[in-house]
Amino acid sequence: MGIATAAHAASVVEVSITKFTFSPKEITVAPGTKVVWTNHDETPHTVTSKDKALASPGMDTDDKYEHTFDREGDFAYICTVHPFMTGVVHVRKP
Ligand SMILES: [Cu+2]
Repeated sequence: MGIATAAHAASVVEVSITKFTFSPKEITVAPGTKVVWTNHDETPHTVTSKDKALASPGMDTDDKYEHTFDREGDFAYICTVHPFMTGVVHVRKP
């Protein structure tokens, strides 16, 4: 591990699940960012990536799922109930 840099504030980015859509569908965040998904639909959804880095349970209305992205990369995910629902998190150093 490297030396922690001063004033490194962890940030939070919100993704809304609304009308069978991840919104925003595509985001770019810095390593260490926490992403929080909230299901605003009446229908259950999941946040699931192929590599299982993202593996939410079935989310009911107003349920939240969060994940902190520690490493750079492109993390594509879907809702397993509705695989046409897709999103991606790009993690990049600023
Ligand atoms: Cu869904």
